[in-house]
Amino acid sequence: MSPIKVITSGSAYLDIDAWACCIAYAELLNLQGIPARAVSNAKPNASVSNTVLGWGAVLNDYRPTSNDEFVLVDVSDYHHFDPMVALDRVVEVIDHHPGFENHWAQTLGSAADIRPIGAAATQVFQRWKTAGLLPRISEQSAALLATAILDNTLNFTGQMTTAADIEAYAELAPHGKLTADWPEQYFLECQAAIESDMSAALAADLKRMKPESRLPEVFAQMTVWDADALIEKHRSEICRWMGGQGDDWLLNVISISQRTSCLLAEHMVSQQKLSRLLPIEWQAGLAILKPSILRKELLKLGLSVNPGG
Ligand SMILES: [Mn+2]
Repeated sequence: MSPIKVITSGSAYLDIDAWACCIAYAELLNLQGIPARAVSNAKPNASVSNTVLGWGAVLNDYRPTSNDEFVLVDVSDYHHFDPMVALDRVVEVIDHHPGFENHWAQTLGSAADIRPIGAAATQVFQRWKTAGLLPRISEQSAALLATAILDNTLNFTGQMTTAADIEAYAELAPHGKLTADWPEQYFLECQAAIESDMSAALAADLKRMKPESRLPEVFAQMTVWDADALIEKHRSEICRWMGGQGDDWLLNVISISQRTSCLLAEHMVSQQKLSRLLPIEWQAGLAILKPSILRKELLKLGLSVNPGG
């Protein structure tokens, strides 16, 4: 019996990029006659909005066996893999986060596709395209991949956005029957969900950073339409909840309509870590960056700092 490919992602949560990649890549492999399942033990975060959930795409209810192979999407740091993954049976990695490129190039050779691009969904789109199967992609998968590109590129304003992301969205949007006002509608919906349960939203996109990252230990991120309004309304609740996770914390609220990142950090030690990586002006615990910046971009800056410097 040929092994089943289990398409999965990180352990902490699934953002829409991870969610879309699992579902759309499993669909492609199955269409190519390669048995595959989209499986995760993690829950989707606020980026998988109610409208997106309403499209009806779901992960497969599947328990991997000792024979199955694993394909990781939107993650390459093996410390953060879904707990069901057996590292010695990882056969493919598709990701756009920096830090583990060399490890996987040595382990998997060309089966590791890790590169700087706006969304892993664009990498999965390219596989559909290369296979010549794009005309047969389901409406759901096309809409999921397209929305993942919107989210991860911050509506194409993020610094990691490439021409390939823009092309992928332009091709996928009609297949997914997405209208021109979908980006605004999507980000407004994400913000409403975040504001309805702030602590859940903070928990759902929180990472604990290692010392070598040179970033605050507890790093939460959220993408919304209007960050100023959110911070003004919810600041004390945010500080209370983040303070409960540790003293050294940072929240990055990415504001799509303002094209900024609002960084919130209460403690001097956290503020100073950021100030060592980029020119930044803190005012009462708040700093505005334009254009906006993603956690993985800050991670790249932190990792590239000369350890002796
Ligand atoms: Mn991603």
